[in-house]
Amino acid sequence: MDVIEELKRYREMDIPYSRVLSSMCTTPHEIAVKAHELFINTNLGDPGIFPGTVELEKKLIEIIGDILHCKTPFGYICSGGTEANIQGIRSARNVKARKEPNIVIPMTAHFSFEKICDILRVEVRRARVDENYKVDVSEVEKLVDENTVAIVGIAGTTELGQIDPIVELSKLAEEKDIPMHVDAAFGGLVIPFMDNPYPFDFINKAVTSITIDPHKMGMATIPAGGLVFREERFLRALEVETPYLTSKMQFTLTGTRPGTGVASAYAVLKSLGYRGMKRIVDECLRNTRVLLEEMSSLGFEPVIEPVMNVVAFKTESAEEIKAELYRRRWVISTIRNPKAIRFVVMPHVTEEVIKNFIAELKRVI
Ligand code: 0PR
Repeated sequence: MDVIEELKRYREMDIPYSRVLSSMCTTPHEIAVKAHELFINTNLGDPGIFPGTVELEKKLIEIIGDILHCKTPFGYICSGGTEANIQGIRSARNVKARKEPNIVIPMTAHFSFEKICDILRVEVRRARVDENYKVDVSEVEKLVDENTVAIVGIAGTTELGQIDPIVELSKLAEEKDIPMHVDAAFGGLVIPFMDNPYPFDFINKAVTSITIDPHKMGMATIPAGGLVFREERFLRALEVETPYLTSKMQFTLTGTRPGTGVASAYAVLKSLGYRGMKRIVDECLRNTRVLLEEMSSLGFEPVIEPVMNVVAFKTESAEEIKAELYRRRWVISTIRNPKAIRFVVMPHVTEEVIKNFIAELKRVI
């Protein structure tokens, strides 16, 4: 058999996005696919060979900096939110230089922080959240001490899409002179395009770094994560020497890294602009309301009023519902506390997808 035919057979085993209501990724925008193809053999790990791609990455970081209220951003496009979080914390740890470093994160933080604590050997202190699943700032204050190298806030939590009180966290971080990292892997390309956006970004004085992923709501091709620093010294704190490359120093975690994420993210943001992005975000938020109404009419109650295009509904049978739907080739996810079924209303989750899904759900429950 032709190898391409063989590959197609494997691809057919995958579940199409039109049946996936759990993912933070989506079908890339068509302009992203074109850009990706154009940059297919680029490697930012050896920048001297790809000066054009390097320049494009700088431009993209400027665009992202602009979205995040930072005039002189320093950063790079990486493999995803996990790498951006690792590098954000690694930088803060190196800048603060404490013998026994700790970081304070919300209990709702993404599991990438488990990896961080293992890899970076920093103690991770988890602060409780309030009844709305926002971190309790007084809890954070209690956990902070002279060895705290970073306070973390989340703008768009993985499970509920909630936004921590970044404004208050930043005030605390400023008062205590502690770097602050905002994990906006998901929300970073949602919140800026909402009506009355919550000020989650560099507008807050103490925020030193932000994770913001084009391969989530940025509709770029995978992999495309983003890490942005306010100050150059935080990026410099990650540098190692690269003796035999076309560059002398490297601040990235991976060596070889694709320029495809840079090109595809740039293509989307540049061609859609603020208005185009807003249109897509508005549509996702509108479809979240559609899902909310459909679910309410089936008797489901949301864990919190959705803040963005992530929503979870309380049910003791969450695991059973998820498993039965999966048997029918529909993918949703669950959260454990409280027991709930969870949805991410990405651009591919159209009103039609929701209608089809609700019809299937009715058969399941
Ligand atoms: N920070 C937050 C707030 C996240 O939600 C995620 C991923 C990360 C960091 C890590 O990002 P990377 O996965 O890019 O390293 N959140 C989703 C999750 O783990 C990612 C995801 C994507 C899940 C696609 C499922 C899926 O089909 O749940």
